[in-house]
Amino acid sequence: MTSKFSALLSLAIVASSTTIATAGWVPSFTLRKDPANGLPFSAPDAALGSPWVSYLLSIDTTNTGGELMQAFQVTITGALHQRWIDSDADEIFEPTATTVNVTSGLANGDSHLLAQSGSLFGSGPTEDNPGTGSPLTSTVVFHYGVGTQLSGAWARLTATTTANLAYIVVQKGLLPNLNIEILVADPTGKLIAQVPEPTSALLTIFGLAGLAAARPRRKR
Ligand SMILES: [Ca+2]
Ligand SMILES: [Ca+2]
Repeated sequence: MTSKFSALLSLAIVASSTTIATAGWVPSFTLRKDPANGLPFSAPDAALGSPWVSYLLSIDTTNTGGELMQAFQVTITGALHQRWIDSDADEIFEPTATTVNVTSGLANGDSHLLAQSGSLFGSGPTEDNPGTGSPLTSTVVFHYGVGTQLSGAWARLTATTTANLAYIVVQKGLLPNLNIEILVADPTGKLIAQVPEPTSALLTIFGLAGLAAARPRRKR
């Protein structure tokens, strides 16, 4: 790991209590799969039905000043559908906390972070999967369950103005129940965006996604 990326990650990992301006970046949720409305999940999770749906969490600064982003910290807590895989047949399931496979990674029934290929993780990625709570039946290669958290901090190899951060599989209407924290650093390592939870900024995000009206926020 280069010192530059180490510095980026360090800055991205350390949560700042300083108020960070959020102008110039727009996190958003995009509905990807909704089996009840003609958008079924892809294999091997095609049997995952309603009320499960999935969303892509991304950030785009293209139309708001074009600030460059290079390092991210994403922490999501709440009920997330998971599929772990025993890819090496040793009867131990491997977590699936991140993927760069755009095709399957944005269509299946597994929640995970979305890091650019070659990204360097300074923390995580981590997730949990108790093996319970999913309507799907686990097999010798697939371990289904509903976990409670997904998190990681990473630096991309190249700076960008558009970045996918996570693909999350949740029960319809329950997206606002998740606690989501996002930190973004620019190529100099400067923290340029922060979404603590709960904040008015996060409510704005859900408002943009048209979700605020779908279900009241959980009382905290
Ligand atoms: Ca294994
Ligand atoms: Ca996963």
